[in-house]
Amino acid sequence: MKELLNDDTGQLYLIENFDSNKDREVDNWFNVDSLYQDTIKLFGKEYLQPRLLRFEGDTDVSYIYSRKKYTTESWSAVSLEIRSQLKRYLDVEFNSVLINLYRDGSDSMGLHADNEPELGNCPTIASVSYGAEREIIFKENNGDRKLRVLLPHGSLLIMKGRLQHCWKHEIRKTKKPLQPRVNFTFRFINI
Ligand SMILES: O=C(O)CCC(=O)C(=O)O
Repeated sequence: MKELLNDDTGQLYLIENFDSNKDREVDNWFNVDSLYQDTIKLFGKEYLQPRLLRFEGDTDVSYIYSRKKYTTESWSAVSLEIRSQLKRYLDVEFNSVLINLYRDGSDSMGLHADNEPELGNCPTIASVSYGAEREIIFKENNGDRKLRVLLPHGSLLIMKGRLQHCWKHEIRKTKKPLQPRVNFTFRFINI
């Protein structure tokens, strides 16, 4: 386990070989039709989000993310399997997962923090990645620090402590020709 940050602004750990099942075939996991391209409203105008997504979890869970309310789809087999692996590894309960599919290097996620009130104070968020390696960039809110972290296939990134309150993160577009990447971000949402 690599410790990338551990101070009063949060904790960040990377486990590069978290999922040893390297044969996971991203394409076979779900019917890609069950992932959709959502819209986002910026300055009163609607834009398509540059990635596909699916929000899964326990019934009754809903999540306001990027100012939109998501209700859960039922758990897919692969998400349940990863969640059990996380439970054994971290001993943390998660009741939902946001699945993001980045089709190629032109898909991205803008700078944000997972700091919605329903995540509570100092949430632990577990982010598992498969497929193309992408870089996640963290920027400190009240400081100049920047952390750049490569997320290889099968890796687990753990965000803890005050990280979501003191830092923001993003996945930038790249011109490199890239295969798809799927990211599973597990959260516990208070209902
Ligand atoms: O794709 C990633 O690794 C980041 C996902 C993320 O930031 C999120 O789901 O909030």
